[in-house]
Amino acid sequence: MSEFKEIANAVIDGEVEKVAEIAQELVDAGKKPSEIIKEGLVAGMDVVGDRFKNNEMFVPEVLISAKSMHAGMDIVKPLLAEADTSSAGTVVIGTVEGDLHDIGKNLVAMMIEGAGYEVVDLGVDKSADEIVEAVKEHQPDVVGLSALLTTTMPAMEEAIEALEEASIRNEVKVILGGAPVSKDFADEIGADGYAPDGSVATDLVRKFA
Ligand code: B1M
Repeated sequence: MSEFKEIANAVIDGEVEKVAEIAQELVDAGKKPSEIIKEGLVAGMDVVGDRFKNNEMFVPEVLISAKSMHAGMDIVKPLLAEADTSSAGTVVIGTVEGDLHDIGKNLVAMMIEGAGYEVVDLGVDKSADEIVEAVKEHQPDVVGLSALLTTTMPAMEEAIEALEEASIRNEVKVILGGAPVSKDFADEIGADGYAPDGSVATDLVRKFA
């Protein structure tokens, strides 16, 4: 078994304490924090994402896997700053106004964070004005917007328009995601990118940040 396979499997199986224990063992053995995240924690969550997509795992299991990943991140994250990964850029992420779904957004945020970016998570139900304020305050490279309801997709367009009205649209790349969102929709409303999942979102952040 590869040295990171055990922790990845523990994430997939949702073994919160075991993930924390193995993360600590890997840290004590001198493994790089970024490798523990990428090869272990995120690799595990990638499998969870695929299984969820294929109806082989369901929401409660996804949540417990995400909790396990957090338990590992709690051990490893403090070491990131002092180790091999300088923050590669900043990403502001949030679920748009009227929408309370945050499980997918949280997964995406964790994966981007796992790739070494600073993530400012605004939470859910964020208005266009709140998004504009966050961009002014944090000056991110990328803003990630999530929507899970067809009825809240227009709030994504409103956010982009508000960035334009505030004359800061050119200073930031906007990426979109969420089950009802598509690349065509993202193109139509003038976003810079669309990601169906956390790994594509991370690739887009790497491209833009
Ligand atoms: Co709601 N809900 N929900 N819900 N919910 C859906 C989305 C729905 C499809 C269920 C259904 O009817 N089949 C439906 C939407 C229909 C539609 O508009 N097309 C729906 C509805 C109707 C509602 C309510 C209106 C129900 C009601 O009250 N009558 C209500 C709305 C509340 C509100 O938001 N104002 C509601 C409420 C809720 C709960 C609160 C109970 C709960 C949310 C809990 C929470 O998030 N904290 C909930 C849940 C859990 C779901 C389902 C079952 C699961 C969503 C989820 O977490 N998936 C969902 C049905 C389903 O999807 N099977 C449903 C797991 C997650 C890992 O996947 O979020 O798709 P997902 O995220 C993926 C990708 O989409 C992508 O990457 C993630 C990881 O792969 N992604 C991004 C997401 N954001 C991204 C951002 C990016 C990039 C990628 O870049 C920035």
